[in-house]
Amino acid sequence: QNQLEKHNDSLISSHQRKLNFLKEEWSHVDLESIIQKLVDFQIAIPSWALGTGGTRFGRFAITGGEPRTIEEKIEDVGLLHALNGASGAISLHIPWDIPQNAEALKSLASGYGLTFDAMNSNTFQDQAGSAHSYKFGSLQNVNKAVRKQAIEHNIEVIKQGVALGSNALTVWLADGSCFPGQLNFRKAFENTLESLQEIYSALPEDWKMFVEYKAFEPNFYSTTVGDWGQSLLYANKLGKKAYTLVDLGHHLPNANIEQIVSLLLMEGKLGGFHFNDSKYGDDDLTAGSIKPYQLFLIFNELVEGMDAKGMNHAKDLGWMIDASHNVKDPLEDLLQSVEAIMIAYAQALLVDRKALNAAQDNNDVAAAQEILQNTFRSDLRALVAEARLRTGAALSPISLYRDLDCRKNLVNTRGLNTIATGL
Ligand code: AOS
Ligand code: ZN
Ligand code: ZN
Repeated sequence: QNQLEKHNDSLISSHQRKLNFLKEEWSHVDLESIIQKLVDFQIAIPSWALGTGGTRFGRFAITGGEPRTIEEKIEDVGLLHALNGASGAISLHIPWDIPQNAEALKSLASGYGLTFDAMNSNTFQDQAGSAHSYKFGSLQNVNKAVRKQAIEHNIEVIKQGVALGSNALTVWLADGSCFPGQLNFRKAFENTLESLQEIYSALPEDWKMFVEYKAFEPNFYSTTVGDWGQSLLYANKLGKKAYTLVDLGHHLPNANIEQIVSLLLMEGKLGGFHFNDSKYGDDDLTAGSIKPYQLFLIFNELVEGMDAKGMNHAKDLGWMIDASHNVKDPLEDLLQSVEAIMIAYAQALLVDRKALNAAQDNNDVAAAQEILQNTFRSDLRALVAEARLRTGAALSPISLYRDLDCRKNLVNTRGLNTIATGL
């Protein structure tokens, strides 16, 4: 706390200068309400992103000090949240995480100001000791006993989530096929739907189910929840507690994700996000690191669509990161992702909606582009920093993380050769 205050003191005058400039530039806008929205906005950290990631070609665990237990993962997210004031939740992945004492975990988390976001089930790997293999799919499997095992796992994840105070289940299925002819698409869909229905019926009243789609990988010919249309089909058939989850890396190249977002919102079926960025496929790179304009355009649709429906930006959708990488300190990378998401959100909040609507109604294409790019090209980092300051967090989270030698301290307490569970 002491060091955080010293850090903020050292940066405050330069911060004030930048903020005052923004206040002048945007004097026609209610910046106070925008800062408050930024303060309220929280992005969940995935438990599997806290360790160094890898690829199928290898894993270089050079960072050290990785969290070895669920408690240490909560500590890491607590550290992020103390630094940026915007990472107030953790998303668990079962059985990579094994929550044994829910009450103790809840109180540990709440000590850091954290809640438990969506629970993630895992039927894409075989677990030691399980009776059936998911080699040919889980909820879609031609063998009912395999489907039953996967359904029971999901119901178990819901139960664990209830004990932790979570209120959503994310189902991502690796199910699909690798070669033409391998699968009867219709039967695979019907089996998956029937299985999801059983899981759905185990959801508590106030819970949501997020059906995540993905175009390919690990199956390379077909995926049974392959795109937003298929996810929406399932969600519509399941009922009002089921929604589509958009992972930014799960589309075929050049998909117009912002349009997908707009239409899902229109249908009341957008559940939430897995934020990341990608150049080629499901690259799981730092949010905003490759296509920041796309991230802004997505937030532009979100703000427009949520406001049109009177939705609460902070509460009505699930905001989660799903990233993993093998060349950065995972905690620094997550700070960068959160920052990029907050900047895109701030830019979207500042779009002159009235002027944009007028430009659209007049088919004034150039004006519409000017309006969007005016905020995209404005440096709004001081607004996001001001929101951080107001939550009691750091003006420059990464600098403070480095100044405090956080990684070295983690290595000292946890050791150099620790491996976090996960991918
Ligand atoms: C997989 O590609 C998906 O993004 C899922 O969300 C998955 O559960 C997560 O990435 C952890 O592997
Ligand atoms: Zn994902
Ligand atoms: Zn993914």
